[in-house]
Amino acid sequence: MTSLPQIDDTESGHSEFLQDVIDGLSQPQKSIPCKYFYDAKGSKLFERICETEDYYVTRSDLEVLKACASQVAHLVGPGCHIIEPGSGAGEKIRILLRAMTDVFQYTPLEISADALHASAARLAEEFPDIRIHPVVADFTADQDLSRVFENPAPGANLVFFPGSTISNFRRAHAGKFFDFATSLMQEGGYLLIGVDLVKPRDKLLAAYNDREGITEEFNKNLLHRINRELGGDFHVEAFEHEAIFNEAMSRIEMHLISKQEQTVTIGGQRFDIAAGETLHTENSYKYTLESFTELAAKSGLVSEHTWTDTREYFSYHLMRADKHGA
Ligand code: AVI
Repeated sequence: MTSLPQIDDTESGHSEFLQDVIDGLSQPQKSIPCKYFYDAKGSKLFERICETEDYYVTRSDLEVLKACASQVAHLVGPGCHIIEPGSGAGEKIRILLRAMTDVFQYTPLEISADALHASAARLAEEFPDIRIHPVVADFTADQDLSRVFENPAPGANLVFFPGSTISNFRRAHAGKFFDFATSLMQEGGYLLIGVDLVKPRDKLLAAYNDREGITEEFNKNLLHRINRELGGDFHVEAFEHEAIFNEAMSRIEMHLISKQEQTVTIGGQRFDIAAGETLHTENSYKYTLESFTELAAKSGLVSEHTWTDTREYFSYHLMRADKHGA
């Protein structure tokens, strides 16, 4: 039986990182893909962002998830197989598993084998009646799903994608994710997805410019990581963190602005950075209920049920494949 690809502390992961950085810095608007935020230090910093008062996203997400979990259990029915791409520390799934009394199997897919096995062991202890089936996988890469479906479930498949990770995907990438989710859902399955919503600008800006400066540290860690792992020579302290709301694109953009002219060498290539020039490091799209529904419909997914908190800061959508076709 072939397994999903095992990734990624290897040479091929390293050279992909180098190539992505070189490609990004070669564009007129220099950029670095946001997936590289999450080395061990970056993942810790992200956890600390989630605990800040300014970053409303995590609290709103948990509020809606706790409120909708038992209804989700009722709608999806018994004997289901929950599959979570990018499960990370596996905290939010506990809310769902507590509400769903008759789950057949939980399959977390996670690129970091250490995080995956640690969280699977904790869940197996807390939920001894549920089959926990961890699979090391990069869900953004090409997939062989055979290991996910080794044990056919009596009920429906439920793909769980909390945390508004979809916010960090451009439209084309979101479409690819929906296609991947649809292949995991199989016939009659569901997608439960968390989506952050448009809200007053000051709230959005505060969340990505937190007063404790942790988002700034998270953003700059990307340059430290390039210096450390790729032998780059960014003068990190000569950059400033900036997060702006691009209203036309309905997205928060994170940038690093160079305070001075500098030349950076990475992998034998030189890049000139002017004073005031920015490196674009992340997009975080903010949806309305309508704009998200429209986006998912392009991939043939329809909302069966939607939940929000009272302030309408965050939403969960239980989606199914449109029987009438996209
Ligand atoms: C992971 N993702 C949903 C976060 C977001 O809000 O876009 C990443 C993040 N970037 C800065 N703060 C949090």
